[in-house]
Amino acid sequence: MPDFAQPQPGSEQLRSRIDRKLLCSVASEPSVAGKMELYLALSQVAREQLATRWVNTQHADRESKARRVYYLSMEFLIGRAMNNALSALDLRDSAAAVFTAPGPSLGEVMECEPDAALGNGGLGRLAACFLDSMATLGLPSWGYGVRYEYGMFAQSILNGQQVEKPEAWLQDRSPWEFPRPGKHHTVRFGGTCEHHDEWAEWHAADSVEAKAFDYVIPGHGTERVSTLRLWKAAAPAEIDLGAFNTGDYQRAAEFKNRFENISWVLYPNDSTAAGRELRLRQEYFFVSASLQDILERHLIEHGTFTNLAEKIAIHLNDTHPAIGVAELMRLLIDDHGMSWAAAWDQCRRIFSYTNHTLMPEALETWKVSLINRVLPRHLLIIYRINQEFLDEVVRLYPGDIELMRRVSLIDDGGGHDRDKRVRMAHLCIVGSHRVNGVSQLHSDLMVQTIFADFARLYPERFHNKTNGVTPRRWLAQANPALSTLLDERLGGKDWRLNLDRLQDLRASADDAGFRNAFATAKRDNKLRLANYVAREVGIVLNPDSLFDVQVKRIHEYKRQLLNVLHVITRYNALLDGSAVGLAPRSVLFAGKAASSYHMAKQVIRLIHDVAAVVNNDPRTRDMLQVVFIPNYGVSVAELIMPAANLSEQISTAGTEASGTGNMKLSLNGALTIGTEDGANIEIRDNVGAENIFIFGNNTAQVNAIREAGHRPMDFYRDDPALKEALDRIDSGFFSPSDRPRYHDIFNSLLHYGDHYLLLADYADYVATQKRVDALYLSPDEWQRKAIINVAGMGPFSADRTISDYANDTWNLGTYLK
Ligand code: 26Q
Repeated sequence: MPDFAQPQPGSEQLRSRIDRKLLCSVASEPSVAGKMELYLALSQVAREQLATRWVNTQHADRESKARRVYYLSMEFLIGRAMNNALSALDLRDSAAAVFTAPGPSLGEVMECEPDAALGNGGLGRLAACFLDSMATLGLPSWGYGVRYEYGMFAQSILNGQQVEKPEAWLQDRSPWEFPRPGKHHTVRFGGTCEHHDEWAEWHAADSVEAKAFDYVIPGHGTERVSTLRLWKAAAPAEIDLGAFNTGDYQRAAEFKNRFENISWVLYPNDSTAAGRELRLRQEYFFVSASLQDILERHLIEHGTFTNLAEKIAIHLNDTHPAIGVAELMRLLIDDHGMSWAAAWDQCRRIFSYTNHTLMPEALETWKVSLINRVLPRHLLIIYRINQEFLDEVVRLYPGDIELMRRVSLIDDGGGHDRDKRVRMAHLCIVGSHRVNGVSQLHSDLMVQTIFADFARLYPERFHNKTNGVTPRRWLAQANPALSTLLDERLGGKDWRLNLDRLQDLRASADDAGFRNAFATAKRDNKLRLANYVAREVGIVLNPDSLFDVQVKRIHEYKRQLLNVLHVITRYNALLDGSAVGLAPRSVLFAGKAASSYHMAKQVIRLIHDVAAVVNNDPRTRDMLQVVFIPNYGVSVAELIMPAANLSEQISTAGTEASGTGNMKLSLNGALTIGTEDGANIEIRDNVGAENIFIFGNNTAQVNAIREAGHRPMDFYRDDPALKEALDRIDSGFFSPSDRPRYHDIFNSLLHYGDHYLLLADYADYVATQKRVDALYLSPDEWQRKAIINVAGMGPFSADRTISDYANDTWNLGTYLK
C-alpha cells in the first residue's frame, strides 16, 4: 500500500517556497500579493514537483520499454487542477496552514483557477476520472485530445433564460500546462491519391501543424504522473510568413485563422452539430497527430513496428476518434511500408472501443462525399476494410444480403450516391478486438439492439465495463467533512485507494453517534451550498429542508420535465391542503442546454418561471423552494454533490447509458430516486433495494408501451393531479405575461406522443416521492440508509473500472499492484 504519510514540507518550508516563487516567477512582493498572485505562486511550487515526477516516470517507462495505453478522446472535462495536485503531493494540509487570516484562505486562493472544461458532460468527465485512475494504479498511460481555445460555454441566466458566453479559459495561460515546442506533427487534408498496389501516395492540398501541450496527471499514493497531451492547430510557419513579409497582414491573419480554427472550439453534443466539416477536421487533426506521436515514440524505443500490438493499446472514447482505425492503417502502410495484411493484424489487436449511447440519432456517420473531399486516402482504406469484412460475412452467412446491408461500414443511402454515409461505429467495431458498453444494462441492450448483428459475428468481442468515478476528487477533495469522518471510522485514509474499504461502514449505520456525526457533516455541506446559492442566485435556502438534486445536461430523455411536474403537483397539493406527511424541500436543478436545443432551453425557462411563483408564495415558502443553479460544471458539482439528500436519476428506462452523477451523489450520502436505467440498477444491487427508491416502467415495459402505442391523453384524462399540473403549464399560470409560452411543452407531451413516457411514469414517481418524505421525517432511518449507500459504493470507483479495462481490454494486468 502506498504511503500517504511520507515526510512533506511543513507549512514554514512551503511558505518560503511560495514567497520565492512570488519573487522570482510571479514577480510580486510577498507582503502585498493578492489571491491571484498567491494562486500562481502556489501552482508553480506544485508544478515544479510534478515536473520532476513526470521526468522520472517517463524515464522509467522508456527504460523498461513499458507497454502503454493511449486514451483517445475528443473531450476531457478536467475542472480545476490545484486541489488535486496538492492532494497528490500531500501538500494539502501544509498549504491550508500557510493561508491564514487576515490573508485569503486556501479555498479562496484555489477559486482563482478557471475550470478546464474541455468537454460536454458525462463522456468528458469519465475520461478525466479515467486519467486519474490510470495514473494512480500505475499504468503507463497517456490521454490524447484537443487543446480547445474555448471549451464548454459559460451559462448565465437572463430573465429566466440561458445565455451562453464563450469561456476563454486559457486567456491568462494555464500554469498547469507544459508547452512542448519541440513536439509537433503535420496533419494533411484534401487533395488526391496515386495508387500503387497495396499502398498509395497522397498528394494533400492543405496541411496544418499540430503543436503539443502537456498536462501532468498526478497519481495518488504513487509518484507516477501520466500525461494528457493536447494538440493546438497552427498554420505552417513558412507560408504564414510569406504574406506577412509582403505587409499583407489581413491575408496573413485570414490564413492563420483558416488553420487555427481547427482547435478553436469544442462542439456541443447535439445532433445538429454532426455533419459539420470542421468537426470532421477536428477529429482527424487530433487523431493523426496522436498516432504519429505514438508511432514515433515506439520507433525510437523499439526500432520496428512488428511488435507494435505487443507494446501499445489504443482506446477509442466513443466513435469521435474512429478515423484512427484508417489513419493507423495509412501510417503503417503508406509511410512505413507495412503490408496490408500485417497492418490490419496489428490494428485489430491495438484498438478497443467504448460506446456511450444507444440512441440511433446520436450514432456518428459522415457523408462519403465529405470524407472523399477531406480525407481521400482514408475513404479508400475504409472501402477496402469494408470489402474484406463483407467477404468474411459472406463466408459465414452466404447469401444473407440483408445482413450485409445492415453491417456494412457504408450506409448506401438507398442507392443515391449523395446519400451514402460512413458508419463510424461499424468502423470501430470491425477495427477493434474489444467493444464495451458503460453499464450492464447498456451493454446488454447494445448487443441485443444496435450491434446485434456484430455480436452474432464476433461474440467474444463484446464486454461490459461499468463506469466509475474517482474517489479522490469526488469524495476526498470535494467533501472534507465526510472524509475526515471516514478517516476516523475506517482507521485511516486508505479508502481513497481502495474504495471497497467503505464496506466496513455498514456496521456503523447502527451506531447512533456515527449517524449524528454523519448528519452533521451533511448539514455543514448543505450550509456551504446554501451560502453559495444565496451569493449567486439570491435565494436563501433552509438547510434543514430536504435537498432534492437533479444536476446533469438538460435533455428530454433525462426528464427534468418530469421533476418539474412533480414540483407543480406538490405546490398544488400544498395549496389545496391535500398535502399530508410532506417534509420541507428544496428542489435544486443545474445543467446546460445545447445552444440549438429548443426544448431543453424551454425546460430551463419553465424551471425559472415555476421557481418565481413557488418561491414567492408565502403560503408554501416554508415547505417548497425551487432553485436553478447556473453554470453547472465540475467545480459547481464539487459543491453540490456533498450537499444533496436526494439524487434524481429519472431517465426513461433504456436511455441513459450509465450515468456517473448517480455514483457521485450516492458516494456522498444521497439517496437515489431513479428508474431501472443505466448504472442505477447496479447501484441498487450494491446498496440493497430497501435503500433506494426505484420507480416507473422498466426497459421491457417501456418497449411494450411503445409497441402497444403510448396514449398520453389517457393518463391526462384519468389523473386529476397530472391534469392540473399540465394545465397550469399550458394555461400560462407560470408565465402570466406570455400565456402561450409553454404550449410547445404541453403539445410535446399530449399531442406529439410524449416520446420519453413522462406521463406513463408520473403517478409512480409522485407516489414514490411521498415515500421519500416519510423517510426524511424519520431522520434516524434516513441516515442509516444514507450510510449504507456510501458503504456500498466501492464498485463504483473508477479504479475498479480501470482495473477491469487493464485486465480484459488492454492486457495491462501485470502493471496493477
Ligand atoms: C457528436 C457529433 C458531433 C458533435 C458532438 C458529438 C457528441 C459529443 C459528446 C456526442 C456525444 C457526446 C457525449 C456523450 C455523453 O456524454 N454520453 C454519456 O456518457 C457517460 C459516460 O459513459 C454516460 O454515463 C452517460 O449515460 C452518457 O449519456
